[in-house]
Amino acid sequence: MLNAAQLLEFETNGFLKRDVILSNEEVEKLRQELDLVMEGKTERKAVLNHNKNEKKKDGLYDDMKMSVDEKVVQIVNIWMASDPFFQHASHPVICEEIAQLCKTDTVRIWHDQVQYKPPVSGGPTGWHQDHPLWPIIQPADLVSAWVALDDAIIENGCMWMVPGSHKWGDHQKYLASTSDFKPYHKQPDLLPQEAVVEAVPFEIKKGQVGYHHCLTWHGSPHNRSQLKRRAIAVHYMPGHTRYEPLKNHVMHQYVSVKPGEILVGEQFPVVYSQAKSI
Ligand SMILES: O=C(O)CCC(=O)C(=O)O
Repeated sequence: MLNAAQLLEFETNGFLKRDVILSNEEVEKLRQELDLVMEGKTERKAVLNHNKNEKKKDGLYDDMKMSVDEKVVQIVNIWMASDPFFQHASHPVICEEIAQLCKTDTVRIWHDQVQYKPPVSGGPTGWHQDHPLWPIIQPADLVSAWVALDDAIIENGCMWMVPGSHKWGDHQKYLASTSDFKPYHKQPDLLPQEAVVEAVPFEIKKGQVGYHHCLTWHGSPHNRSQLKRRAIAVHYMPGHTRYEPLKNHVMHQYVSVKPGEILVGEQFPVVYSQAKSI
């Protein structure tokens, strides 16, 4: 449960670091499951399981260009392939805190996402905002829970965040990166006058959770260290999120409601409701 100071910190910055919520054993179990899914050894499959460097036909990170020898393994909806990952996505502490951050009484999974940056060859995830890359849902008030399966530190490509940027609107198409991975805006005059574009590292310990708003500018650089960088992000929807298709998205195939309706369905399970945590 988040206290008033933590809620204010999230409201101010658009991200918040919380506790270590997974034990070493729980992390180990998820790592083993991740290996099975990556190797295609599970009966049920995830929605995507690829090197996001290779071909970006999924519309998730269209803007990002990497050289072919760099690799970021991206798995979308690993919860569909692995029960332990579904249990993780249903974690009662995370789901309750997400409900607080989203100011909702119902929380659904929008989708999840593993990003694994292997040692030395791990590629970058360019500067972006999540919601503009999810062009089938409204409004832009989703919150993600990012849990590290290895210590995520500057050396192995932890995420970086721009404080306050969730309040500046949709600037996705103007986001760019310097060669040393500093974010900049291609047309800064479009930003609010008070905006300060300054990124801070978001280091997360193994088993710890960090939250970020779906409009917060974020990205993660290369992993040139000898360390793995594995993490699971679950992107959660508050109960009022509607299906509003503008462009395609990899989750489109699972939508069974009509435009304008609340995005409910088997593939968007409720993981928290105020009456009862599930
Ligand atoms: O894991 C990363 O480095 C990036 C993840 C991300 O962009 C997200 O969770 O929204």
